[in-house]
Amino acid sequence: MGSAKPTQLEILKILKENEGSFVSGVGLAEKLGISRPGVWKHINRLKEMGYEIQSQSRLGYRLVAVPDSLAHEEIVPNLKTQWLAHSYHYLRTIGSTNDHALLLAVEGAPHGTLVVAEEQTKGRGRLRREWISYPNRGIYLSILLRNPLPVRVAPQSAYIGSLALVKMLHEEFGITASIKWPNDVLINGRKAAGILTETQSDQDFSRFSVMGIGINVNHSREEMAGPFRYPATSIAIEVGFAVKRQRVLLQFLSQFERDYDHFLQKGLSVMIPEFEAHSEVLGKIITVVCGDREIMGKAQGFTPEGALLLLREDGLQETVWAGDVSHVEGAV
Ligand code: BT5
Repeated sequence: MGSAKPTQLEILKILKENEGSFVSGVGLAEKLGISRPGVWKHINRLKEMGYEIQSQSRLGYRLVAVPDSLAHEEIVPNLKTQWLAHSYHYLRTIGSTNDHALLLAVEGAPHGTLVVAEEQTKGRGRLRREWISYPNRGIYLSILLRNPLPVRVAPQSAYIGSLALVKMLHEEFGITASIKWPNDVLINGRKAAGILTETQSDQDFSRFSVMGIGINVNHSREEMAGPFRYPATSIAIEVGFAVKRQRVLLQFLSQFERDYDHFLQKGLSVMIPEFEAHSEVLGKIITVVCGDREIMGKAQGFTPEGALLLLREDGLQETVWAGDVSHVEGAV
């Protein structure tokens, strides 16, 4: 795959405008000021990129199907966002989209810059754990957020990422997903997405944050068999058919923008009831690993900042700011 060149984009635009009908090679050549063999060459390149184009002598070319690519030309013209992803960086393969976004941030990329890749070779989870990123199956993206926020508040964008994904999955696909604190997204008790937020700060305020999310979209059961710390799944496994990643990406971006704007205006505290409504752990007995400590208790709720309130076995309540939930009562 890869991104199309300007003439190829122009041809694509014309074919899309005439969806379902043939466009003559001569017409295309005239419009673009190139030769007919030139048109043919560009059409072939588009076919190599996964566009299904029917060629018929005398009739010309007809677009039959577009690939499920996340390339600029398939996403940016369809964005419904105000500020998010208009600066769009698409990569066929990259070490980590978070690393790339952090570099762009240092170089002065604007708020809302999006980095998305078809494949990551060094995808990262929290604590430098690995994020398995099979090519063309999942969505691996990072969003650059430039609002100066108090250092404690900036990482809360991770909560917004998981909440936005859960809401979008329900609205678009009728999937009931949940959030395993702090920000894994589960479907039927299995992990379908993970979030890694990284923030650079000047003393009290953030300079920028990068919110990275990996979503398992069209992975097979075999690919999701592990070995993972927690059982894993994909959207396709749960709904029983492959879904368009383009739709997942576009809808997620719209939802994230709405929720992030709301968070900026009102703060996380007003979103906690929503977060609780979608929580996998609330009211359940769970085990949380914090560094070398393991705490067992009942998840009672969340503080306005998103920390977990745990009622321990000894009857004391503990506020847990960061950790991994390693076991949930009644889990798969
Ligand atoms: C996370 O970490 O869940 C955060 C993952 C963030 C990945 C995105 S992709 C785009 C951006 N660029 C990056 O480099 N990263 C972000 P954590 O909670 O630490 O979970 C990591 C653990 O999840 C691993 O140790 C595995 O056990 C498991 N795991 C790895 N790949 C997985 C996958 N595809 N699906 C489900 N579980 C996975």
